[in-house]
Amino acid sequence: TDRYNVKETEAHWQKVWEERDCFAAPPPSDRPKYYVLEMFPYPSGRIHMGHVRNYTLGDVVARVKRARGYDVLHPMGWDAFGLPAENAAIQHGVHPAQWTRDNIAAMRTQLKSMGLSYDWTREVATCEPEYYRHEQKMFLDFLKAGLVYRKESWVNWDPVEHTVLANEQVIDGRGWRSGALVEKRLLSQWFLKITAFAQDLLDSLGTLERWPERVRLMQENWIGRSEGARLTFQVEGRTDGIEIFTTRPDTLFGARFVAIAANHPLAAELARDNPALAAFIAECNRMGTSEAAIETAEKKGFDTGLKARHPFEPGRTLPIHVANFVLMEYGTGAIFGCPAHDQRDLDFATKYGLGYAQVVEPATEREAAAAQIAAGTAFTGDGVLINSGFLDGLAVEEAKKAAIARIEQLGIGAGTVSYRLRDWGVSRQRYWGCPIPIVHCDTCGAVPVPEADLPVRLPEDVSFDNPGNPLAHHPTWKDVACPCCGRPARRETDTFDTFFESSWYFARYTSPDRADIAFDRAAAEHWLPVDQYIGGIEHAVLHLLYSRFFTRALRACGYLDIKEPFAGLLTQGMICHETYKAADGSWLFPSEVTSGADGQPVRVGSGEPVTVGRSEKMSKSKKNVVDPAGIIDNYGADTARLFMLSDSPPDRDLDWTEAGIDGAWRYVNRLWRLAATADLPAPGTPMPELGAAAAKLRRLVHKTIAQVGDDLDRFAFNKAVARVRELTNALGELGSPAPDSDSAWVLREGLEVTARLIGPMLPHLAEEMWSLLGHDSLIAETPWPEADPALLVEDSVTVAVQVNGKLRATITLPKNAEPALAERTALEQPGVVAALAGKPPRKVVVVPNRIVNVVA
Ligand code: ANZ
Ligand code: ZN
Repeated sequence: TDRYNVKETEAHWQKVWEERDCFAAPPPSDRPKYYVLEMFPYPSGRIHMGHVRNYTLGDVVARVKRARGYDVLHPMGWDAFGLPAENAAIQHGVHPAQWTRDNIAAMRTQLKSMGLSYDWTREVATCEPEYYRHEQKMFLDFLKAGLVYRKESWVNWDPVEHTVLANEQVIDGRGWRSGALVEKRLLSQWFLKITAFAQDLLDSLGTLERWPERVRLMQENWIGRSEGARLTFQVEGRTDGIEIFTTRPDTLFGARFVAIAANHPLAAELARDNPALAAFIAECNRMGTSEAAIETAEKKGFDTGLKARHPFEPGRTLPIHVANFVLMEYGTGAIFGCPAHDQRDLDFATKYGLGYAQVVEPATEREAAAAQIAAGTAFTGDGVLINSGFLDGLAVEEAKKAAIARIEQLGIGAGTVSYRLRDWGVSRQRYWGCPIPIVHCDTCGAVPVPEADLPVRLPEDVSFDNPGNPLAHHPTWKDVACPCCGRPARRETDTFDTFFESSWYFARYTSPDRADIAFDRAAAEHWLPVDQYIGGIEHAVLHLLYSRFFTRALRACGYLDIKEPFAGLLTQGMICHETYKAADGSWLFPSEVTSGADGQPVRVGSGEPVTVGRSEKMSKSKKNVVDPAGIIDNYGADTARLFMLSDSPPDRDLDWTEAGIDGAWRYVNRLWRLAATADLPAPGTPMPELGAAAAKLRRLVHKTIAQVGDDLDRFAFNKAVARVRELTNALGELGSPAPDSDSAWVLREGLEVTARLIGPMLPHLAEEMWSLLGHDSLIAETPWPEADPALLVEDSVTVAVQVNGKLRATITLPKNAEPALAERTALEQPGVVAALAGKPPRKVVVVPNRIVNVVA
């Protein structure tokens, strides 16, 4: 046996773990609980390196906590609804359900080959009626609780995919997947009232101490609380006014125009007999609704000819424009424009010759500020009000208060708090999602499906021949009797946004077998919150915010009594790889590149030269991907896991290199060989008298236990790996000591400790080493090793030696050495001998472990 048979060994231990049921979450006990969860994958068909990293990190945490005596819940499942399944149906004629289930089966096998310590009995797939029926019930409960409503709203419409896109899915005005120019459409949609919890979602961020600061900030900005005012401008010649929203009521005297959104009711009214305005509105509606799209688009307006009266300056009027940068969905859909102090307003006013007036002046560099505005850059800094009547001389914050007080006194408006956060539109015109449990009746309106009729199942017999939603095309599925009056009615054919499923799966795992209810309340309250959640930063806003909202909504409906679903969050960095280009400019896979005769990179086969680009996030489009299946096949799961943990802290990007994976592979083999070939005393042999060298090595063994434990608790996995490797080096330097020697005894202890310390990281090798070392038990069931505290104290100290207050030498002494030894050693130092010039010292004072003072 001089080679590690990684394939056989890994398969063997995976089988043993499964047979011994090592990773089942235990029922509640007096031990503390720990719930570790990785974001569940979309079943695309194959795992990628991002999965390998994510699940390795979670597995290390789960295994460490188990060894440390926690009851651990570590589940896995599938976020199984979504568009790719429908695309596969369209392109390859395979049914989305079939495609999804096949992919799940393939990926489950791949995940199992990684040796992940999941409780597979708790696996869930969100596309199964056993799962989604519960969210239909939740939706109906939310509806009863007033947390769901239906509204006509303007949406981003992808004309190629025939579906609504979220703002985040519109990039530069185009659909993120189709690349088609996005249109705006008015659709009747279901909304979840996430804004009902806006303030609470914001306030509670402060309690999430184990979340990255960056993610909390992103959520804070997304919720976007702002204090301001709403006030109504009178419109000349009309009885109704325009209500505007502003966060800068202090700048009211600088107002130069009023602008309303293209979809503002007033705009629609005026457009009825104004074709030019109607055309302008249509043009606005072709533009994306995302903030980014609006930010970058050229500011355009249409003068309605109407005039608004300035609320503080009777007699002054402002032109009313329809403007493409005012959103109907935010505030009141109308603003006053203050060009001097808002860039969009300044761009707009410049374009349409509306002028500006500076009303805020900074304390210093006043001229510079004025010149900056004149040159086209708004001044948004702090300062004191000028040109502003009763506000003159006030600082911005005071002026805001004074302006609001006046607005309230005049009875034209009030101070407000508002949020950028908008309610969550959950309707999607898609087949492969959870049906929305509603029936539309011409008489009764939108009627909830009675609970006894749940689940509303997706029909299997659908066709993807026509564009659009197969549910809407289905010949019979939508025809039902109205649950209210019994007359013929139609099912809702929209399905939920797939973020719906991922907003509560963490709770389902706590009692996945309950058919009657979404989850058992006691089980959910036992396991939740998730102690450690691990996943990609791309979910820092939506998924996490929706889950936090769901937990609150479920609480409001009596499902459970916790507020925050995830107590700890780790966002892992990306896996990067060099990019390669062929001579014709096309991208090449790393597997298509090799070293040529002169060591330069060339294309496999043709030998043509290859241009190497910098390391970037692995992506299919640039082909700089490495398939984990191949790596696991060649080197085994432990090597892949080790590499994922070794080089960078988990939240940083990681460069995938051939050299790195080779290094990990060599280390795995080296450790195995050490355990397989060492000639050691039998397990349990009492410790012999240790010589100095063996005692020193033993201290390193115990120091490593303490440090690796600390590192793992802090998720400093790369440091933990480095320390174990140091210990391996030290053990390796022993060579082959005689089995009855003190060194061999320490070597056994060191190898046993190593097996236990690598248990969470290299679980297969750990079991194999443990067994080679003569143990019948499993590392997976062995508690975390304890360091002997006596061996952790520093054993030597550095002591300064002074003669008449002058430093003459530094000496190394055993800790707490006898003062006599300190004195003797000090007086032997050449620097001290010279300073004394042959005379005996008058006095020697020893401060133990610190200093020796010699008085000449
Ligand atoms: C006048 C003003 C003067 C404004 C000034 C800003 C600076 P945040 O902070 O993002 O909430 N606004 C209000 N509703 C809008 C809408 N529906 N579409 C586009 N813009 C809108 O931004 C609030 C500010 O954005 C508001 O304050 C308003 O412009 C604009 F020196 O009012 B402000
Ligand atoms: Zn009816």
